[in-house]
Amino acid sequence: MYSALDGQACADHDRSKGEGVGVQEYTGIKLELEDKLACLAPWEGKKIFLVAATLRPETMFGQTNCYILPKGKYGLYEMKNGDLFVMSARAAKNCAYQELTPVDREYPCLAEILGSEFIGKRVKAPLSSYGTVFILPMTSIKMTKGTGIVTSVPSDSPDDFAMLRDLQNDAKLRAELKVDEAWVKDFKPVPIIDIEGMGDLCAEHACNEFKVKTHKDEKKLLEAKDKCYQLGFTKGVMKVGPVGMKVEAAKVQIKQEMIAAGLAVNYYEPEKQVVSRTGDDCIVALCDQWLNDYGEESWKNAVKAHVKSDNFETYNPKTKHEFVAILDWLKEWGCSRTTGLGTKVPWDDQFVIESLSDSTIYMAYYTIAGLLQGPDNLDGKKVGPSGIPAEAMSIEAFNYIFLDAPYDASI
Ligand code: ANZ
Repeated sequence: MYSALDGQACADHDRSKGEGVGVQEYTGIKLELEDKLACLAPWEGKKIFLVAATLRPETMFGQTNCYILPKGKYGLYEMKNGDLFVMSARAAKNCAYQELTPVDREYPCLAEILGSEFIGKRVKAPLSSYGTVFILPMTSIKMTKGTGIVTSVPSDSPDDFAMLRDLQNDAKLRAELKVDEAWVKDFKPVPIIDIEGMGDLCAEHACNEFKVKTHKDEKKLLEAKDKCYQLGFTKGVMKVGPVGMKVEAAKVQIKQEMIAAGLAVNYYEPEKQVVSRTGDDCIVALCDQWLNDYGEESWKNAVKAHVKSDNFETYNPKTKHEFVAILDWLKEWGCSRTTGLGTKVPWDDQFVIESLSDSTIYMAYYTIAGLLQGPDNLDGKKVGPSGIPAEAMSIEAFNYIFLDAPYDASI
Protein backbone atom coordinates (compact mmCIF):
# COMPACT_ATOMS: atom_id res chain seq x y z
CA MET A 1 0.00 0.00 0.00
CA TYR A 2 1.57 3.22 -1.15
CA SER A 3 1.03 6.96 -1.03
CA ALA A 4 2.29 8.67 -4.18
CA LEU A 5 2.09 12.02 -2.39
CA ASP A 6 4.34 10.86 0.46
CA GLY A 7 6.53 8.90 -1.96
CA GLN A 8 6.53 5.86 0.29
CA ALA A 9 4.63 2.87 1.60
CA CYS A 10 1.63 3.69 3.75
CA ALA A 11 1.68 1.32 6.72
CA ASP A 12 -1.32 0.73 8.97
CA HIS A 13 -0.66 3.53 11.44
CA ASP A 14 0.24 6.02 8.65
CA ARG A 15 -3.41 5.89 7.60
CA SER A 16 -6.29 8.19 8.48
CA LYS A 17 -8.67 5.67 6.86
CA GLY A 18 -8.36 1.99 6.02
CA GLU A 19 -6.47 0.47 8.94
CA GLY A 20 -6.05 -3.25 8.31
CA VAL A 21 -7.11 -2.97 4.66
CA GLY A 22 -5.18 -5.31 2.39
CA VAL A 23 -4.41 -5.65 -1.29
CA GLN A 24 -7.02 -7.03 -3.71
CA GLU A 25 -5.64 -8.97 -6.63
CA TYR A 26 -7.72 -8.74 -9.81
CA THR A 27 -7.32 -10.16 -13.28
CA GLY A 28 -7.61 -7.39 -15.86
CA ILE A 29 -9.37 -8.94 -18.86
CA LYS A 30 -8.40 -7.31 -22.16
CA LEU A 31 -11.50 -6.73 -24.27
CA GLU A 32 -10.31 -5.52 -27.66
CA LEU A 33 -12.44 -2.77 -29.18
CA GLU A 34 -13.71 -3.82 -32.60
CA ASP A 35 -15.70 -0.74 -33.58
CA LYS A 36 -14.43 2.74 -34.29
CA LEU A 37 -15.05 5.82 -32.16
CA ALA A 38 -14.52 9.27 -33.67
CA CYS A 39 -12.62 10.43 -30.58
CA LEU A 40 -10.22 7.50 -30.89
CA ALA A 41 -9.43 8.12 -34.60
CA PRO A 42 -5.86 9.35 -33.92
CA TRP A 43 -5.02 5.84 -32.64
CA GLU A 44 -6.48 3.92 -35.57
CA GLY A 45 -4.43 0.82 -36.38
CA LYS A 46 -3.38 0.42 -32.76
CA LYS A 47 -4.94 -2.16 -30.47
CA ILE A 48 -7.33 -0.57 -28.01
CA PHE A 49 -8.62 -2.64 -25.09
CA LEU A 50 -11.35 -1.98 -22.56
CA VAL A 51 -9.95 -3.62 -19.44
CA ALA A 52 -12.41 -5.30 -17.08
CA ALA A 53 -11.31 -6.15 -13.53
CA THR A 54 -12.55 -9.55 -12.38
CA LEU A 55 -12.13 -11.88 -9.40
CA ARG A 56 -13.52 -14.75 -11.47
CA PRO A 57 -11.21 -15.42 -14.44
CA GLU A 58 -12.55 -18.99 -14.66
CA THR A 59 -15.94 -17.64 -15.73
CA MET A 60 -14.65 -15.92 -18.88
CA PHE A 61 -16.12 -18.73 -21.00
CA GLY A 62 -19.56 -17.35 -20.15
CA GLN A 63 -19.13 -13.67 -21.10
CA THR A 64 -22.17 -12.28 -22.92
CA ASN A 65 -21.44 -8.54 -22.89
CA CYS A 66 -19.42 -5.83 -21.21
CA TYR A 67 -20.82 -3.21 -18.84
CA ILE A 68 -19.74 0.39 -18.53
CA LEU A 69 -21.02 3.34 -16.48
CA PRO A 70 -22.64 5.78 -18.94
CA LYS A 71 -21.70 8.82 -16.85
CA GLY A 72 -18.28 7.43 -15.92
CA LYS A 73 -15.16 9.26 -17.04
CA TYR A 74 -12.66 6.93 -18.69
CA GLY A 75 -9.26 7.58 -20.16
CA LEU A 76 -6.99 6.11 -22.81
CA TYR A 77 -3.58 5.07 -21.47
CA GLU A 78 -0.57 3.55 -23.16
CA MET A 79 1.00 0.41 -21.70
CA LYS A 80 4.59 -0.81 -21.87
CA ASN A 81 3.97 -3.19 -24.80
CA GLY A 82 2.21 -0.53 -26.90
CA ASP A 83 -1.34 -1.66 -26.02
CA LEU A 84 -3.80 1.14 -25.34
CA PHE A 85 -6.01 0.58 -22.29
CA VAL A 86 -9.36 2.21 -21.57
CA MET A 87 -9.93 2.48 -17.82
CA SER A 88 -10.55 4.94 -14.99
CA ALA A 89 -7.74 7.36 -14.08
CA ARG A 90 -7.59 5.75 -10.66
CA ALA A 91 -6.88 2.32 -12.18
CA ALA A 92 -4.29 3.82 -14.56
CA LYS A 93 -2.48 5.28 -11.56
CA ASN A 94 -2.30 1.86 -9.90
CA CYS A 95 -1.02 0.36 -13.21
CA ALA A 96 1.69 3.04 -13.43
CA TYR A 97 3.01 1.93 -10.05
CA GLN A 98 2.87 -1.75 -11.01
CA GLU A 99 5.31 -1.55 -13.92
CA LEU A 100 2.63 -1.70 -16.62
CA THR A 101 3.17 1.74 -18.20
CA PRO A 102 6.18 2.71 -20.42
CA VAL A 103 7.55 5.16 -17.85
CA ASP A 104 7.34 4.00 -14.26
CA ARG A 105 4.93 6.04 -12.12
CA GLU A 106 3.65 8.08 -15.08
CA TYR A 107 0.27 7.65 -16.73
CA PRO A 108 -0.46 10.48 -19.16
CA CYS A 109 -4.11 10.40 -20.28
CA LEU A 110 -4.14 10.36 -24.09
CA ALA A 111 -7.88 10.95 -24.43
CA GLU A 112 -10.88 11.36 -22.14
CA ILE A 113 -13.97 9.37 -23.07
CA LEU A 114 -17.40 9.27 -21.46
CA GLY A 115 -18.77 5.77 -20.80
CA SER A 116 -21.91 6.51 -22.88
CA GLU A 117 -19.76 6.88 -26.01
CA PHE A 118 -18.94 3.18 -25.86
CA ILE A 119 -22.51 1.89 -25.56
CA GLY A 120 -23.47 -0.37 -28.46
CA LYS A 121 -19.88 -0.79 -29.62
CA ARG A 122 -18.41 -4.29 -29.83
CA VAL A 123 -15.45 -5.89 -28.09
CA LYS A 124 -13.75 -9.27 -28.42
CA ALA A 125 -14.38 -11.25 -25.24
CA PRO A 126 -11.49 -13.73 -24.85
CA LEU A 127 -12.44 -17.41 -24.26
CA SER A 128 -16.16 -16.67 -24.59
CA SER A 129 -18.36 -18.74 -26.88
CA TYR A 130 -19.93 -15.59 -28.38
CA GLY A 131 -16.52 -14.24 -29.36
CA THR A 132 -17.72 -10.70 -29.94
CA VAL A 133 -20.06 -8.98 -27.48
CA PHE A 134 -21.68 -5.56 -27.04
CA ILE A 135 -20.87 -2.85 -24.50
CA LEU A 136 -23.98 -2.09 -22.44
CA PRO A 137 -24.78 0.41 -19.68
CA MET A 138 -24.90 -0.49 -15.98
CA THR A 139 -25.68 2.27 -13.53
CA SER A 140 -24.49 0.43 -10.41
CA ILE A 141 -20.84 0.37 -11.55
CA LYS A 142 -18.54 2.09 -9.08
CA MET A 143 -15.71 4.18 -10.51
CA THR A 144 -13.82 3.62 -7.26
CA LYS A 145 -13.48 -0.12 -7.82
CA GLY A 146 -11.43 -2.01 -10.37
CA THR A 147 -11.16 -0.28 -13.72
CA GLY A 148 -14.79 0.91 -13.80
CA ILE A 149 -15.43 -1.65 -16.55
CA VAL A 150 -17.08 -5.01 -15.87
CA THR A 151 -17.26 -8.07 -18.05
CA SER A 152 -20.64 -9.70 -17.74
CA VAL A 153 -21.19 -13.35 -16.92
CA PRO A 154 -24.95 -13.76 -16.33
CA SER A 155 -24.62 -17.52 -15.74
CA ASP A 156 -22.68 -16.98 -12.51
CA SER A 157 -23.05 -13.32 -11.49
CA PRO A 158 -26.50 -12.35 -10.17
CA ASP A 159 -25.81 -8.63 -10.83
CA ASP A 160 -25.04 -9.38 -14.47
CA PHE A 161 -27.98 -11.74 -14.81
CA ALA A 162 -30.50 -9.26 -13.37
CA MET A 163 -29.26 -6.42 -15.56
CA LEU A 164 -29.25 -8.49 -18.75
CA ARG A 165 -32.71 -9.92 -17.99
CA ASP A 166 -34.09 -6.39 -17.52
CA LEU A 167 -32.46 -5.15 -20.72
CA GLN A 168 -33.86 -8.12 -22.63
CA ASN A 169 -37.42 -7.88 -21.28
CA ASP A 170 -38.02 -4.20 -20.55
CA ALA A 171 -38.41 -2.04 -23.68
CA LYS A 172 -38.88 1.09 -21.57
CA LEU A 173 -35.57 0.54 -19.80
CA ARG A 174 -33.88 -0.07 -23.15
CA ALA A 175 -35.25 3.21 -24.47
CA GLU A 176 -34.17 5.04 -21.33
CA LEU A 177 -30.63 3.65 -21.52
CA LYS A 178 -30.48 3.87 -25.34
CA VAL A 179 -29.95 0.16 -25.80
CA ASP A 180 -30.90 -1.52 -29.07
CA GLU A 181 -32.77 -4.83 -28.68
CA ALA A 182 -30.32 -6.48 -31.13
CA TRP A 183 -27.48 -5.93 -28.67
CA VAL A 184 -29.09 -8.14 -26.01
CA LYS A 185 -31.70 -10.40 -27.63
CA ASP A 186 -29.50 -13.34 -28.64
CA PHE A 187 -27.10 -13.36 -25.70
CA LYS A 188 -28.31 -16.09 -23.38
CA PRO A 189 -26.41 -17.10 -20.24
CA VAL A 190 -24.01 -19.98 -21.02
CA PRO A 191 -23.81 -22.92 -18.56
CA ILE A 192 -20.13 -23.10 -17.60
CA ILE A 193 -19.99 -24.22 -13.96
CA ASP A 194 -21.96 -26.97 -12.24
CA ILE A 195 -22.80 -26.47 -8.58
CA GLU A 196 -24.40 -29.28 -6.64
CA GLY A 197 -27.85 -28.13 -5.54
CA MET A 198 -27.84 -25.03 -7.78
CA GLY A 199 -27.42 -26.46 -11.26
CA ASP A 200 -25.33 -24.95 -14.03
CA LEU A 201 -26.85 -21.46 -14.10
CA CYS A 202 -26.35 -20.50 -10.46
CA ALA A 203 -27.05 -16.76 -10.92
CA GLU A 204 -30.55 -17.46 -12.24
CA HIS A 205 -31.09 -20.04 -9.51
CA ALA A 206 -30.03 -17.59 -6.78
CA CYS A 207 -32.07 -14.70 -8.25
CA ASN A 208 -35.16 -16.91 -8.13
CA GLU A 209 -34.38 -18.18 -4.62
CA PHE A 210 -33.89 -14.67 -3.21
CA LYS A 211 -36.75 -13.24 -5.32
CA VAL A 212 -34.68 -10.67 -7.18
CA LYS A 213 -37.17 -8.79 -9.38
CA THR A 214 -34.97 -6.16 -11.06
CA HIS A 215 -31.34 -5.09 -11.29
CA LYS A 216 -32.17 -2.47 -8.66
CA ASP A 217 -32.91 -5.02 -5.88
CA GLU A 218 -29.60 -4.22 -4.23
CA LYS A 219 -30.06 -6.11 -0.95
CA LYS A 220 -31.43 -9.30 -2.45
CA LEU A 221 -28.74 -9.23 -5.12
CA LEU A 222 -26.09 -9.09 -2.43
CA GLU A 223 -27.48 -12.24 -0.79
CA ALA A 224 -27.70 -13.99 -4.15
CA LYS A 225 -24.15 -12.96 -4.98
CA ASP A 226 -22.79 -14.22 -1.65
CA LYS A 227 -24.37 -17.61 -2.21
CA CYS A 228 -23.04 -17.90 -5.78
CA TYR A 229 -19.54 -16.87 -4.75
CA GLN A 230 -19.32 -19.20 -1.79
CA LEU A 231 -20.85 -22.28 -3.35
CA GLY A 232 -19.15 -21.60 -6.68
CA PHE A 233 -15.79 -21.56 -4.98
CA THR A 234 -16.25 -24.57 -2.73
CA LYS A 235 -18.50 -26.81 -4.82
CA GLY A 236 -18.24 -25.52 -8.39
CA VAL A 237 -16.97 -27.84 -11.12
CA MET A 238 -16.03 -26.65 -14.62
CA LYS A 239 -18.29 -27.72 -17.53
CA VAL A 240 -16.16 -26.02 -20.18
CA GLY A 241 -12.44 -25.36 -20.57
CA PRO A 242 -10.76 -27.64 -18.03
CA VAL A 243 -13.87 -29.86 -17.77
CA GLY A 244 -14.29 -31.56 -14.39
CA MET A 245 -11.78 -29.32 -12.62
CA LYS A 246 -12.82 -27.65 -9.38
CA VAL A 247 -13.40 -23.89 -9.63
CA GLU A 248 -10.83 -23.30 -6.91
CA ALA A 249 -8.08 -24.79 -9.10
CA ALA A 250 -9.44 -23.59 -12.46
CA LYS A 251 -9.36 -19.99 -11.20
CA VAL A 252 -5.57 -20.10 -10.81
CA GLN A 253 -4.90 -22.06 -13.98
CA ILE A 254 -7.06 -19.96 -16.28
CA LYS A 255 -5.66 -16.74 -14.90
CA GLN A 256 -2.11 -17.93 -15.59
CA GLU A 257 -3.00 -19.11 -19.09
CA MET A 258 -4.74 -15.86 -20.00
CA ILE A 259 -1.83 -13.75 -18.79
CA ALA A 260 0.68 -15.94 -20.64
CA ALA A 261 -1.39 -15.63 -23.84
CA GLY A 262 -1.53 -11.82 -23.53
CA LEU A 263 -5.31 -11.88 -22.97
CA ALA A 264 -5.15 -10.49 -19.43
CA VAL A 265 -2.93 -8.65 -16.95
CA ASN A 266 -2.42 -8.80 -13.22
CA TYR A 267 -3.90 -5.75 -11.54
CA TYR A 268 -3.83 -4.85 -7.85
CA GLU A 269 -5.56 -2.18 -5.78
CA PRO A 270 -6.52 -1.57 -2.14
CA GLU A 271 -9.48 -3.81 -1.23
CA LYS A 272 -11.17 -0.75 0.30
CA GLN A 273 -10.27 2.92 0.34
CA VAL A 274 -7.04 3.72 2.16
CA VAL A 275 -6.22 7.37 2.95
CA SER A 276 -2.82 8.39 4.32
CA ARG A 277 -2.50 10.83 7.20
CA THR A 278 -1.45 13.34 4.57
CA GLY A 279 -4.88 12.94 2.93
CA ASP A 280 -3.70 10.98 -0.11
CA ASP A 281 -5.81 8.23 -1.68
CA CYS A 282 -3.44 5.27 -1.55
CA ILE A 283 -2.65 2.83 -4.34
CA VAL A 284 -0.86 -0.49 -4.62
CA ALA A 285 2.72 -0.11 -5.80
CA LEU A 286 5.58 -2.43 -6.49
CA CYS A 287 8.46 -1.09 -4.45
CA ASP A 288 11.60 -2.18 -2.70
CA GLN A 289 10.74 -3.15 0.80
CA TRP A 290 12.31 -5.09 3.65
CA LEU A 291 9.95 -7.60 5.18
CA ASN A 292 9.92 -9.32 8.54
CA ASP A 293 8.94 -12.92 7.90
CA TYR A 294 6.69 -13.39 10.90
CA GLY A 295 5.18 -16.44 9.18
CA GLU A 296 8.44 -18.41 9.38
CA GLU A 297 7.41 -21.66 11.07
CA SER A 298 10.03 -21.94 13.79
CA TRP A 299 9.66 -18.27 14.82
CA LYS A 300 5.92 -18.49 14.72
CA ASN A 301 5.76 -21.71 16.73
CA ALA A 302 8.13 -20.40 19.39
CA VAL A 303 6.10 -17.21 19.81
CA LYS A 304 2.81 -19.10 19.77
CA ALA A 305 4.00 -21.56 22.42
CA HIS A 306 5.07 -18.65 24.60
CA VAL A 307 1.81 -16.73 24.14
CA LYS A 308 -0.20 -19.84 25.01
CA SER A 309 1.93 -20.69 28.05
CA ASP A 310 1.38 -19.55 31.65
CA ASN A 311 4.41 -17.28 31.28
CA PHE A 312 2.35 -14.98 29.13
CA GLU A 313 -0.30 -13.21 31.13
CA THR A 314 -2.98 -10.94 29.73
CA TYR A 315 -5.57 -9.00 31.70
CA ASN A 316 -8.29 -10.43 29.56
CA PRO A 317 -8.51 -13.90 27.92
CA LYS A 318 -9.84 -12.24 24.76
CA THR A 319 -6.51 -10.50 24.31
CA LYS A 320 -4.71 -13.82 24.51
CA HIS A 321 -7.04 -15.29 21.86
CA GLU A 322 -6.40 -12.32 19.63
CA PHE A 323 -2.66 -12.77 19.89
CA VAL A 324 -3.01 -16.39 18.83
CA ALA A 325 -5.38 -15.52 15.98
CA ILE A 326 -3.04 -12.82 14.66
CA LEU A 327 -0.06 -15.14 14.87
CA ASP A 328 -2.00 -17.48 12.58
CA TRP A 329 -2.37 -14.99 9.69
CA LEU A 330 0.59 -12.70 10.15
CA LYS A 331 3.16 -13.40 7.43
CA GLU A 332 5.41 -10.86 5.74
CA TRP A 333 5.32 -7.47 7.38
CA GLY A 334 6.82 -4.47 5.57
CA CYS A 335 9.23 -3.03 8.09
CA SER A 336 11.16 -0.33 6.22
CA ARG A 337 10.37 3.08 4.79
CA THR A 338 12.24 5.78 3.00
CA THR A 339 11.50 8.96 4.96
CA GLY A 340 10.38 10.03 8.41
CA LEU A 341 11.71 9.39 11.88
CA GLY A 342 13.20 6.04 12.74
CA THR A 343 16.27 3.92 13.26
CA LYS A 344 18.27 3.23 10.10
CA VAL A 345 17.98 -0.37 8.86
CA PRO A 346 21.41 -1.61 9.99
CA TRP A 347 22.30 -3.41 6.73
CA ASP A 348 20.69 -0.97 4.28
CA ASP A 349 20.84 2.62 5.46
CA GLN A 350 18.78 4.09 2.61
CA PHE A 351 15.81 2.90 4.69
CA VAL A 352 14.63 3.61 8.20
CA ILE A 353 12.76 1.00 10.23
CA GLU A 354 9.04 1.63 9.91
CA SER A 355 7.85 3.11 13.18
CA LEU A 356 5.46 0.34 14.26
CA SER A 357 8.22 -2.25 13.81
CA ASP A 358 10.70 0.06 15.49
CA SER A 359 8.44 0.39 18.50
CA THR A 360 8.36 -3.38 19.00
CA ILE A 361 12.12 -3.26 19.60
CA TYR A 362 13.04 0.01 21.25
CA MET A 363 11.22 -0.70 24.53
CA ALA A 364 13.92 -3.28 25.23
CA TYR A 365 16.36 -0.40 25.44
CA TYR A 366 14.23 1.31 28.12
CA THR A 367 15.08 -1.50 30.52
CA ILE A 368 18.73 -0.36 30.58
CA ALA A 369 18.45 3.30 29.52
CA GLY A 370 18.18 4.41 33.15
CA LEU A 371 21.61 2.91 33.87
CA LEU A 372 23.31 4.01 30.68
CA GLN A 373 21.87 7.52 30.43
CA GLY A 374 19.97 8.43 33.57
CA PRO A 375 17.55 11.36 33.69
CA ASP A 376 18.05 14.68 31.80
CA ASN A 377 20.45 13.06 29.40
CA LEU A 378 18.28 12.20 26.42
CA ASP A 379 21.00 12.24 23.78
CA GLY A 380 23.31 10.05 25.89
CA LYS A 381 26.24 12.47 25.64
CA LYS A 382 27.03 12.18 29.36
CA VAL A 383 27.93 8.91 31.02
CA GLY A 384 25.06 7.69 33.19
CA PRO A 385 24.87 6.11 36.69
CA SER A 386 26.44 2.82 35.56
CA GLY A 387 29.60 4.62 34.48
CA ILE A 388 29.53 2.77 31.13
CA PRO A 389 30.26 5.04 28.12
CA ALA A 390 28.31 4.57 24.86
CA GLU A 391 31.41 3.27 23.02
CA ALA A 392 31.63 0.34 25.41
CA MET A 393 28.17 -0.87 24.44
CA SER A 394 29.31 -3.28 21.77
CA ILE A 395 27.10 -5.84 20.03
CA GLU A 396 28.58 -8.42 22.44
CA ALA A 397 27.44 -6.32 25.40
CA PHE A 398 23.89 -6.13 24.07
CA ASN A 399 23.91 -9.84 23.31
CA TYR A 400 25.06 -10.53 26.87
CA ILE A 401 22.22 -8.49 28.32
CA PHE A 402 19.38 -9.50 26.01
CA LEU A 403 20.32 -12.85 24.51
CA ASP A 404 22.02 -14.59 27.41
CA ALA A 405 25.28 -14.71 25.43
CA PRO A 406 28.39 -15.67 27.42
CA TYR A 407 30.25 -12.90 29.22
CA ASP A 408 33.61 -12.16 27.67
CA ALA A 409 35.74 -9.94 29.91
CA SER A 410 38.36 -9.43 27.18
CA ILE A 411 36.03 -7.38 24.91
C1 ANZ B 1 -16.75 -11.37 -13.89
C2 ANZ B 1 -17.56 -12.10 -12.91
C3 ANZ B 1 -18.18 -13.33 -13.03
C4 ANZ B 1 -17.69 -11.42 -11.71
C5 ANZ B 1 -18.89 -13.82 -11.97
C6 ANZ B 1 -18.38 -11.88 -10.64
C7 ANZ B 1 -19.01 -13.10 -10.78
P1 ANZ B 1 -16.79 -8.07 -5.36
O1 ANZ B 1 -16.89 -9.52 -5.15
O2 ANZ B 1 -18.01 -7.31 -4.97
O3 ANZ B 1 -15.52 -7.45 -4.87
N1 ANZ B 1 -16.90 -5.54 -10.64
C8 ANZ B 1 -15.64 -5.22 -10.94
N2 ANZ B 1 -15.47 -3.88 -10.92
C9 ANZ B 1 -16.67 -3.36 -10.59
C10 ANZ B 1 -17.12 -2.03 -10.42
N3 ANZ B 1 -16.33 -0.98 -10.61
N4 ANZ B 1 -18.41 -1.83 -10.06
C11 ANZ B 1 -19.24 -2.90 -9.90
N5 ANZ B 1 -18.86 -4.17 -10.05
C12 ANZ B 1 -17.59 -4.41 -10.40
O4 ANZ B 1 -16.76 -7.81 -6.93
C13 ANZ B 1 -15.89 -8.31 -7.84
C14 ANZ B 1 -16.71 -8.45 -9.09
O5 ANZ B 1 -17.52 -7.28 -9.24
C15 ANZ B 1 -15.88 -8.59 -10.33
O6 ANZ B 1 -15.83 -9.96 -10.78
C16 ANZ B 1 -16.76 -7.90 -11.36
O7 ANZ B 1 -17.62 -8.93 -11.83
C17 ANZ B 1 -17.53 -6.88 -10.58
F1 ANZ B 1 -19.48 -15.01 -12.08
O8 ANZ B 1 -16.21 -10.30 -13.14
B1 ANZ B 1 -16.87 -10.13 -11.83
